[in-house]
Amino acid sequence: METFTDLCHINVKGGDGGAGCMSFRREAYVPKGGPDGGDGGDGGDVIIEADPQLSSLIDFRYKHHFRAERGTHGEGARRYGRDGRDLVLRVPLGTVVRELDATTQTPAYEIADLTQPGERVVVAPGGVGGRGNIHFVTPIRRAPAFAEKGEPALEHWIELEMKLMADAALVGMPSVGKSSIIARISAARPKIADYPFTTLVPNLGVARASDGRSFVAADVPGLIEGASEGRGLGHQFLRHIERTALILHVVDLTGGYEGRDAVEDYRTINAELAAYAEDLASRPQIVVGNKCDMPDTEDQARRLREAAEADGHQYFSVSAVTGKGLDALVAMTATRVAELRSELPAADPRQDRTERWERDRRTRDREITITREERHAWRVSGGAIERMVVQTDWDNDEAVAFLQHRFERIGLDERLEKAGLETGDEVRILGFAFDYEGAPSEDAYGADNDRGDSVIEEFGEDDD
Ligand SMILES: Nc1nc2c(ncn2[C@@H]2O[C@H](COP(=O)(O)OP(=O)(O)OP(=O)(O)O)[C@@H](O)[C@H]2O)c(=O)[nH]1
Ligand SMILES: [Mg+2]
Repeated sequence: METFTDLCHINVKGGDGGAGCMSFRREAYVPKGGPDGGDGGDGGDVIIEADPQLSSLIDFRYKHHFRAERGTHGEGARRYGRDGRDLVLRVPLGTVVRELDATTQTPAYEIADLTQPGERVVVAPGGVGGRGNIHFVTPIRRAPAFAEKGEPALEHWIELEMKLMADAALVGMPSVGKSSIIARISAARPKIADYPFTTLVPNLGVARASDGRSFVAADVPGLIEGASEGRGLGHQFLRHIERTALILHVVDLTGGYEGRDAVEDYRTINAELAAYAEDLASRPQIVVGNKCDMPDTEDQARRLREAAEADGHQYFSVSAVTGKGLDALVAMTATRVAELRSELPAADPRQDRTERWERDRRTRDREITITREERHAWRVSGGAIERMVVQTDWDNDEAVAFLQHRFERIGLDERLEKAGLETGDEVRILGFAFDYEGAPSEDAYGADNDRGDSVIEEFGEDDD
């Protein structure tokens, strides 16, 4: 039997960017031609996509690490590296994606709630390829002897939670037998008892018809009159029913201890659904008269069938105790679910949730935090600035001087001065340390080529 997995934690990492190339043209009789090192390719992204064909997160149960392909390195003769391929992970509709806090492994914030077929979000962008030395040519620096390294992609943990997105929801008054039915038609083992509100949270189960077609059913805590205004426990679950295409409306044919009337119960629940949301009342429904094993229920069953059919709904008499009528109910539900699924809009990969999240991420990325770690040692952190550092080839003086120049362009020195650094203090970025050389002075690197380096894309200036 199929188990139901609805929450998992996975580790995702985009592909690293390929390194830019440092190379010079070679031609006969030319001792040293111009620079011709191409850029590294960008790493692939890890993307999460909502797929209406899936009904569980079972694919993520045993495999937890997902990596996109890296970009290849740039080469001489202006050859660019190839971009890495994206890795697309498919999840069921109704999956919420959250960032997990790196230390506590608890949800930090929501990245996306994927409810539309084909909706997607990039959860781990690939690293950008490093630029080749052709980009660092300026009128005064004709032969830049350095290139950028590729950007390492970040790795992080995310949570995937499949919210109740059952194909069919079992709805009805307390104790009518909703949990008993789900237990009988699936592997779910909910608590069953003869007092109202036994079910406190929805139970999900995968039901399978004899021909193999399956659907996800959920039983929802019992609804009572006034539920739409918050009475009973069912109110908060009406929200979940809203996400469900088909309602299996369960009615107790015995009328319970109070000797209620089946048709009245049926109307009460429909009124509550309508009061909660207009649209819920017109949602496709199959009406289920349960406990037909009990004596003297035929009359109630006949009246309920008439009421249901008058409303345009199909009707089934069943017994969760003997199993009578359940095969027919499951087969019809599978058919209706398949019809409703096929009416869903086709997957549209343009439904992209990445933009908003990506914008937020970039804003965070550009923030620079300066904290004092010791009396004369300070840490500078921030996504973008840390990347500048790791993309630098530290064995190459020219590359290091270029980094210095970039720091000045983003106003790091002013920031450090404001934070209270004194000349000679240590500045730490990731595993690297520099000496703070005091208040901003002449631009040691860029002073003589101020406007010449327009090919250099600057931090904070590349509008997006
Ligand atoms: N005779 C008979 N009793 C049933 C049948 N289905 C359920 N019951 C009994 O009805 C009582 C309530 O069943 P549940 O399945 O817990 O009902 P529920 O609708 O999930 O109730 P809540 O979770 O409280 O809303 C239990 O005592 C069941 O044994 C049936 O088909 N025939
Ligand atoms: Mg129940």
